[in-house]
Amino acid sequence: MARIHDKVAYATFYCTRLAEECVEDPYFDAVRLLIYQILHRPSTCTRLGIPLLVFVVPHVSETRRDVFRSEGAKVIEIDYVRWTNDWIHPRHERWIDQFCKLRIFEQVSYDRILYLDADMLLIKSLDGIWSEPVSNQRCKTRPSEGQEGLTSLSGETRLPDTYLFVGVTDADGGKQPDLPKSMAAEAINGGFWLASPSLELFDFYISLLSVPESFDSGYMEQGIFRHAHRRNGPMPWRNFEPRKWNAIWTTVADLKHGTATLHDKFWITDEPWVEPELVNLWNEAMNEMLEFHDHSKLGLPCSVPLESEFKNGFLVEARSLPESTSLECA
Ligand SMILES: [Mn+2]
Repeated sequence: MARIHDKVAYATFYCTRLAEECVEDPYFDAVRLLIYQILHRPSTCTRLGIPLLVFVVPHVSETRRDVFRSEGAKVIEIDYVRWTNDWIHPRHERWIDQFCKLRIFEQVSYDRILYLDADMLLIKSLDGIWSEPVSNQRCKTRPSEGQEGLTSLSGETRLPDTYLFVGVTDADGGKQPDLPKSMAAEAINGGFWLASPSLELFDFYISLLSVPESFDSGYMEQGIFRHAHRRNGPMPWRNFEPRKWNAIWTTVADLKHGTATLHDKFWITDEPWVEPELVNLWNEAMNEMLEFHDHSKLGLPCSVPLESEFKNGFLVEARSLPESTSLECA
């Protein structure tokens, strides 16, 4: 059953380290597009008035934060997660700040947060995800004594009594990567997950940084999730129905399947796996977003929602508000 009184939020994370402020950054554009898709775009935006949090690290400029704010997001600065352990090696240099994402678990004023990477094309609204049974069932942490595979590593902190962590695998999608099936089914993707913030869980994740080789450090926070929420561990993860809410390694087949969000860097068009039809959809959305914001600067009203959405009784209030009063479509 859906809980209607809890405080929920969509969230993303922005951390690009730019050589100069004027440098163009596809991730910055992608965050803007995500804001547009979640808060404004009639075909995909929230009808429940759910906020979108954009978490930024200290080096993100005030100018860029202002852009996110002016387009409707709530910007929250989170601190770096520093480590001195020499066994931790991010696989790519641009992943160096990825542990900061774990700080989303410190946001305990929210009951549940749906985290999405910025490289996400929305096909429909995500509001239905909050009432999925799996999104509403806190799990009991399993006792870690006397059971195979559950022994704690020394240095790990105490686990919370209950937790909520629901995700998708790194292989959901029309074009699965070349991974052994057993492995693929267990590989949490760090780019799309719904969880309950918890300081105990955050402390636990961070404690793993002090336990040499406890997780695959090349994958940063994703490696931590995979270890902390392994199926035979004390806090196994649960997954959304494959390709219902999200697909990675995405293809036109996922679009036809009705998947709500397609996860890929659609601005990298020279990779063999990127399908032009999806790139076109991404570019279309991007152009629509730019147009929407130009119009809103001129004080024009929100773009007009689809007829069916009026019939459902949504958006009527937002429609009548001038753009300067409310940037949100719900
Ligand atoms: Mn991603």
